[in-house]
This record gives sequence, structure tokens and C-alpha cells, in this order.
Amino acid sequence: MTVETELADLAADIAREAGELALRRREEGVQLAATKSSLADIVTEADREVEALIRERLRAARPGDGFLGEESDADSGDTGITWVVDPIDGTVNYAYGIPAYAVSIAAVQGEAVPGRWEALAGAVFAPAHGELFTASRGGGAYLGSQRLAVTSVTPAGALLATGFGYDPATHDGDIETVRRVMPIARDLRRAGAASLDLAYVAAGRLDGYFERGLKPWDFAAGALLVAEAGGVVTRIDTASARPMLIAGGSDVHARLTALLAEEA
Ligand code: LIP
Repeated sequence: MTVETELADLAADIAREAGELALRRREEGVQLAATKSSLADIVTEADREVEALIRERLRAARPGDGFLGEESDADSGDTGITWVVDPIDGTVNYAYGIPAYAVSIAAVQGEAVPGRWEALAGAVFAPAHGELFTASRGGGAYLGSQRLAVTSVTPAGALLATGFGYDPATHDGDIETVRRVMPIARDLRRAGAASLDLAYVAAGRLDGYFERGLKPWDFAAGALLVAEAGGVVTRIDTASARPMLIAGGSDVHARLTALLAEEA
């Protein structure tokens, strides 16, 4: 048992408990708690309750670790390890009753800043689907006990996924980005949860994924899944307000990067 696998097991156990709470609250009826950056950027009472549960379980298990979550204050901790948490990724899907949402929990080492951290472990649990994706650094990526691997490009083109921000002012630019990449695509999916998009790239259910403006908690665990499944995840335009995340097998990642880097 390595540190990474211990952290992955803890992330998986907590993600499962937290996801089951989110599912119960969804069945009971979802209450809107507030809006954030825009009217479309919502937080539900369940988001807050689920994050509080995750934070409590992590504090009990590893009291000195840091915490960076979507719905509560950051804490740097003193162990050099920080938990990067999205309690319900796909919040709008969750509020509408669309089952594509997930609990995303990652343990990172070093600065809790994307590009500066080393991801050690991650878990993405989709409770409505009963699917738990896990990864540990150097230990591979799994769906349950099934080892995951990314795809290679096919003559039919790549099945790609993307997403759009909550700010309507960004939609024109994001649509232009989609137009730019369609020549290499066989089709496009927009599921509404970055952590699941990345988990599906790791599982070979998608050939590639790209999206601007993601928050660290949206992709911290999913990016490790893709890397441990043999894929590549990078961020470009990192000095901008909306960096672009690109994920896929090495060939699809390279093709997406060539097309998207031109845009910068
Ligand atoms: C969501 C992401 C999704 C993106 C949405 C939103 P949230 O995260 O997972 O990929 O397109 O705009 O950012 O807000 O549900 O945690």
C-alpha cells in the first residue's frame, strides 16, 4: 500500500458516502441556496451539505491536510497535501434532475495551484449511475476494478466533449471554438460535468475533451484519471481569465492543441 493508494482509497470511500447523500437529497427535492457569478451559476443546499460532509470526513482522517473546495473557504493545512473537492460537479444537471453529476475528490501535493501541484490520488463518483472512477499516481486509473485506457484516433474522427461557461458573454467565443475543432470530430457531446467528461476520456467513452474557464475542483481528479489511463491533459492560455483545458489520447490531444493554440 503506497501513500497514493491510501489516499485514493480514502477519496473513494468518502466520494461514495458523499454521492449517496447527494442522491438522497436529489430524491427528496433540491433547494436552490444561492447564485454565484451569474444567474446561471447556482449552488444548492445539497452542494453545501455534501461539501461539509466531505470536509468533516477528511479532517477526521487526515487532520493536517489542506482543503480547496467549491463551496467553502480554503485551508492550506501543514502536511503539504491538499484535497481539491467539487461536492457536486454538474450542479445545473443536478438541479434539473439530469443524472450526469458527480462528486470529485483529489489529493494534490505542493502548491494547491493547477500546473504547480502534483496530483497523487483522485475519485469521481457518479451516484445516479453507480460508477466510481479512481486513480493513484503511478497506480493506474479504474472504473470499479476495470483498468482504464484512453483511445487512439479513428478514421471516422474523434468523439469530442466540451462545455460552456455560466457567463452568456463567453458563449459566442466558445461556439467559435467548437467550429474550429469540428473538422477533426465525428461528433460532439456536452454532458455538463467536467469531472465526468474527463472520466469518460480515461474510460475510452470519449476521444477528447476541451473546455475554457474550468475551476481547479472541476478537473483535479479527472485530469489524474486521464493521465493514469495513458492520456495527456494540458492547459493553455493560463495567463487568461479562462484557460483552456485539453485532454485526450496523445494523438487527439496533439490535434486539439494544434487547432486550439491557433485561437490564442
Ligand atoms: C460545471 C463543469 C462543466 C461546465 C459548467 C460548470 P459545476 O461545474 O463541470 O464542465 O461546463 O459550466 O462549470 O459548476 O457544476 O461544479
